This record gives sequence, structure tokens and C-alpha cells, in this order.
Amino acid sequence: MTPESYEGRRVTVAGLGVSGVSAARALAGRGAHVTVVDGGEGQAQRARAAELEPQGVTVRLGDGDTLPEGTELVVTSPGWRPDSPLFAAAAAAGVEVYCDVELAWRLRGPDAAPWLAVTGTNGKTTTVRMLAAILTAAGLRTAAVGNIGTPILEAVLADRPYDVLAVELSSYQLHWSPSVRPHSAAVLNLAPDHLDWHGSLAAYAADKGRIYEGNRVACVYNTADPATEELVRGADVEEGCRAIGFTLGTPAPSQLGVVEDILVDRAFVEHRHKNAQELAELTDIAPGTGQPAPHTVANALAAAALARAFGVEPAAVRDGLRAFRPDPHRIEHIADIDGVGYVDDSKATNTHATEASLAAYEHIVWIAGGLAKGATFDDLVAGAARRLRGAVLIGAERHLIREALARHAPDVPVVDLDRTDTGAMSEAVREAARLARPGDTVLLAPACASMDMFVNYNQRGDAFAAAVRELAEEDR
Ligand code: UMA
Repeated sequence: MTPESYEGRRVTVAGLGVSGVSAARALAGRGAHVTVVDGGEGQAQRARAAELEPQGVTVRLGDGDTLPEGTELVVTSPGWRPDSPLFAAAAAAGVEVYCDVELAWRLRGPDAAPWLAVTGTNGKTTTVRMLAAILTAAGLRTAAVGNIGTPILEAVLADRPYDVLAVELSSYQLHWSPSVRPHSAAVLNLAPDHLDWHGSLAAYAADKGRIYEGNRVACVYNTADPATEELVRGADVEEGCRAIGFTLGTPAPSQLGVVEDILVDRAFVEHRHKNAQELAELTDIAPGTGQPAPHTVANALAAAALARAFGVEPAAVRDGLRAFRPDPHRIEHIADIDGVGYVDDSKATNTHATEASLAAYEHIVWIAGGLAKGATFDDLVAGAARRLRGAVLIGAERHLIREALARHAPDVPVVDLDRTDTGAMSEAVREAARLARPGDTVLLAPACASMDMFVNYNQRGDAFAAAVRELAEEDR
């Protein structure tokens, strides 16, 4: 494949965030005339503008709506909504729009590293990091890139080429990347999220399903989530590409699954109708961090499936899973105090992620609340009611969870914290400690975004961990 030429083209880059900066650099380096537009004009944007301008890039801050005169192509940051005025102007002028991921795809050279791609409502980042750990254990030069935070252009244009890339793709990126064709791809699960952006669940699912287009070796799906298998059926793949399921139960042929405490491959083995290959034991998944939660096992199986599709040997799957360490704020065990476990799952910013983390513990004091993003909480609360010892609610839209608790778990004691200052998390943890009994878990799994009280979910998780440590200190 010959890289597409951008020499002399007038390209507008929408957004001066992580992906916009990488796109502007790549395009300017290839002789394009680049203008970056951004609706913001804060300190971060001004600092980035100062970095790019010496490279011949024009930056226009404070107006993200007007299409610069003479634009021939728009390369957008993934988060820009499709109904943004800039794109209406582009459509009216017959100008193509795609994102940095598509640009990276078009800039790949003939020996470019294949992409093993992962999407899903939850678990993407963990799975991609597990996949990168497995590929590394197999002796391959790889990087975890994409929505995970490192722009994919950096890896595609790196001086020293990679053997294979572990790519996290969001539904936004997939929406804006019409011709990307991964070697193999996985959709981990599908639940309503980002519906305000996509317009409907069907549109969201269709964008996620794009990840399977043109796959060459394997389309990996979740047998527990039929919507993911449905997306495989609808995909236009290369001749010979296989549908590979992963399951927490005993795998059928062409699946990876679990038999007793062992991760087993019945997809990438000879005579798969009668044979199975042991890959790893459950205790090999991030050893030292406790019994893996069911969704962590599912993520490990999806990562293993993609690695096996790429030809990685079973021993490297085991070694990679052993080397993997979970991210902070994802079911992170902070401390045990008086027989009560304290777990930070601040990353659970929607009901689907929270459902998975509530399912991982038997008796829970649940700290939840924040910005609901239009979600409803009835199903979540009804499903978890039996496990709840108590609930402590924080944040702007906590009343939505309080009402769901009143409907589906009227006997569960609820503490409603009417404060959003920096001390709120500390009080939440103390209230939770008061409700908990030995053997319980105090679980921060807010089911909501954090921006009403915190800069992001990292800061929310840090505040929780700090409050727990404070409590542990006092307990000494
Ligand atoms: N902006 C406008 N107008 C708009 C929207 C944005 O002017 O309508 C500007 C903002 O002022 C900002 C810039 O555009 O300066 C874009 O910033 P951004 O934060 O939206 O995007 P990036 O910094 O380029 O980060 C993106 C991904 N962000 C989103 O998709 C929202 C990052 O995923 C990703 O890591 C990064 O590219 C590298 O690929 C983050 C994310 O939240 C983690 N993803 C969502 C998720 O995981 O749920 C999809």
C-alpha cells in the first residue's frame, strides 16, 4: 500500500487536543497547508498553538464553527459531534471529513504494522493493555495506542517500525474512520452509552460494528452479548476470516473460554472439534491483585483471542497476562480496614461498567452519583439490590439513584450527601465505613461522570484513595 499524499493540500484540523496536535504535525510534515481550529481558547490551547505555529501551522482559537476558506479536507478530533456546524459547512462545500485514525491508516507504508483492534462499551483499555503485554511477551515490538491516550499517528509514523499495534478504538473514532481495515478485531460488549453523540443505539452499534470491516483473520465477539455476534454477522470481511467467540463457560469449537480455573483455546488449535489448548490459569491474570473479576477474565480472553489470531504461542499469553498490571481506578483495591475492603472503580462512569463491578462482590456499601449523562438506574439497582448493605450518594444528579433505590431496594440504608466541595469524598468514605460490616466491600463505582465535582474520574478516584488512607491512619 502506498501512503496517500497530502503535499500541497489545504487541510483543516478540527480540535487542538491530543489527536489534533498529532494530526497537524503529521500533515505539516508531509507538506500540507494546515489550519487548526478550536472552539476553546484556554491556556492549554494557547500553549499547543505556540508549539505548532513554528512548524508552519496556522491556529485559530475561539471559533470551531467556521470552515476556513479554501479547505479541501477536514481531519477532525474524534469527539467532535457529527452535527457540529463545521461539518455542515464541509458537507455544503463537498469537503471530506475523517479523523486522525483514518489519517494514520492512509499514511501507512507497504510494510506497516498490522492493527489488532478493540472496541466495546467497557473494558477496552484493559483489554488493549493486556493484548500489548501478551504481544510483548511474544517478543514482538508493539504499542498500545488510540483512544487509550497515545495518538495512533505517533506509532504509525515512528522512526523505528512496530511489528503489530494494539489499538483501542472508540465509537467516535470508528465513526470518522471509513476505510480502516484491522488484521483482527474484538467488540467486547455493547450497552447504551454516548447516545447523545450518536443519536440512537442503532447508530452507536453500527459505528462500533465498523471495526470488523475488512478483518483478515478473526472477528472476536462475546458469546454473552449477542449484539456483538450480530455485528460480526453484518460485517464485510476478507475471505477466510473467522468468527471467534469468548465465553466465561466451557468453550465450543472456535471459542476461547474457561474450564475449571484454566483459560482454554478451542479456536486456534489443530482439530479443534476434539482438541483444546491450555493458555493460562485464572491466577495468572495480574497476579497479586486478588481473584480476577468476571469481566477481567472476559477481557483476558478477548486479548488472548486477538493475540492467538496473530499467531502468538500459548506460553506468551500466560507470560503476558502475568506481566499485566491493572490501571489505577479500575477495580483497584486500596486497603482493608477492620475487615472491610475498599475498592476504587472510579472509572465506572456508566451503568454498564458499574453493573460489572457490583457483580464482583457479595456485600457492598456502594458510593455512587455524579453526572448521569441521561442514564436511568432502575435496572442497575434492581439487579444489585440483594448485594447492597448500604449506599452513599454524592454529586449533582444523585437523586436519580436515590429514587431508583427507593423503588427497588427500599430496605437499603441510604446516606445522601448534599455537598460537592473537596471534603465530600472524605465524608462519603466515613459514612460508608459506618455502614459496612466485616467481610463487606466499600465500592466507589459511581455509574456517573465526575465533572460536577472533579476534573475527571482520575481525580475522583484519587480523592477516594486519599480518604481511605486517612481512615486507615486513624485506625492505627
Ligand atoms: N473541541 C471543539 N469543539 C467541539 C469539540 C471539541 O473546539 O465541538 C475542541 C476542544 O476544545 C479540545 C479539542 O477539540 O481542545 C479536542 O479535544 P478532545 O479532548 O475532545 O480530544 P483529544 O484530546 O484529541 O482526545 C481524543 C479522545 N477524546 C475523545 O474522543 C473525546 C481521547 O479519548 C483519546 O485518548 C485521544 O483522542 C487520543 O486518541 C478520551 C475519551 O474520553 C480518553 N474517549 C471517549 C471514551 O473513552 O469514552 C470516547
